[in-house]
Amino acid sequence: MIWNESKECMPREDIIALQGARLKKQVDRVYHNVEYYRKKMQEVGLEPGDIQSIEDVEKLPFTTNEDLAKAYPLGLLAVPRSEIVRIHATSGTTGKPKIGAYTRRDIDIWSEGVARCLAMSGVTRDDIVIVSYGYGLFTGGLGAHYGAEKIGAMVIPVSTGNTTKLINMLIDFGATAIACTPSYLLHIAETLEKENLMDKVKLKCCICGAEPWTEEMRTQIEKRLNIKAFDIYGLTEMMGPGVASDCEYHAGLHVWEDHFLPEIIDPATGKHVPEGESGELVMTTLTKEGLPLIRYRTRDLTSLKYEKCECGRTMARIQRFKGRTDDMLITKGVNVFPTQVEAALLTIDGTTPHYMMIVDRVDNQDTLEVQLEVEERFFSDEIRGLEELAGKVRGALKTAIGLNAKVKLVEPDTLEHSQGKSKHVIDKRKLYE
Ligand code: DLL
Repeated sequence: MIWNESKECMPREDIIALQGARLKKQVDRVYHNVEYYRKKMQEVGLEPGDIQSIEDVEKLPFTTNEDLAKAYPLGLLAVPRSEIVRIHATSGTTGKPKIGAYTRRDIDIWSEGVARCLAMSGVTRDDIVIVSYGYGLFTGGLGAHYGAEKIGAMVIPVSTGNTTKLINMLIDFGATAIACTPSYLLHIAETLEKENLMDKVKLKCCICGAEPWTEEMRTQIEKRLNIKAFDIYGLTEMMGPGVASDCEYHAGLHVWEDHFLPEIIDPATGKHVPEGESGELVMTTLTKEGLPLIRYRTRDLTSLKYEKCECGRTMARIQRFKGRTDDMLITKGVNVFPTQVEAALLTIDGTTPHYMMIVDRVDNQDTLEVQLEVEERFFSDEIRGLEELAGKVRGALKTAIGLNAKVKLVEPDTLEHSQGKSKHVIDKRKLYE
């Protein structure tokens, strides 16, 4: 089903013209309403009139994660604070959360984006949709919720954290669609199998995202639950879920190009790569009012395809993600930067900056182990307290990243100390291909 045919199947020249007009307007708005952007543009001698079409986008400076941290919390607002009706947030590289700030219209456009994605997965007003992304500061829960309501489906806002309750709701209400992370859905499938409840499930599709997943995971989900599995992409900075998703041909994620202008750059040079080649995804919000972002460097590595899809949609498609340019990892659906872990560890007396985070997936559940070198004295006969120290480390990690990690304290010089850029993550899940 196509939710908004006139937009989703627009001829490419119309998309380009619309994007050009919206880019021009957006650049003019941020120049006049956001001192931060005005200064950045002035530094490179740019005026709003220099941007006339999407060809001119390369003239504009990038916006980075660091820019967001400097402007934290609301330094990049392009409207008066009183126009903002909602805030969301996610972890950032520098310890400052990244903020999504929405006007009423931004929420409407966001819901439309998610509604298009859900419709692409076959969801209609007759469906019963369980939303099992986290509700709260994370965009997944409320984002999926508003999109499903826009379609007119019946939403069950289960959120995360209670699989038994979820399974009861799933069965009692005969839910036909579920929105949650792919790893959580596999865990749900496993629980249903163990409890012999699979034949009571009426699901026909899932809308999974918020973390990278492989084709093998899609196949497993489809087979075990006998449903169709769809991929949905998004990030807090752009709005949340619903920036792009895949159709029944699974040939890339259709980006809502009437609202976002995607580019692929070489992360080292900042220049566009030839069409079809991989690089860092950069996006400009074309219609966002509250916190518009110009040429935001997402740090996600991928490529774009512009050919019309077999489904009839004409908007660019994000191809398989190849990784990130930074060391952010997503475990149990939570974005974690090693810098956050490091800062938490170093607040504890007796620790050292030598640590390693080991992420794995056992029975479709993410596991996180933090190995940490601590001072020699904890291993001598006189000083005990290794257990106590481990407890403190676990507590500090829980506070900093909200996750329970297994902690292994080791003697100095046990872990590999790299000579160059230190490596703090071993990800055994191999989610990027
Ligand atoms: O994860 C928004 C979202 C919620 C998307 C629910 C889909 C479903 P953030 O927490 O800001 O936002 O994390 C954004 O997660 O830059 C990617 O690295 C990664 N990511 C999100 N969706 C996908 C996906 C939400 N489908 C970061 N495939 C992004 C691969 C994904 N990576």
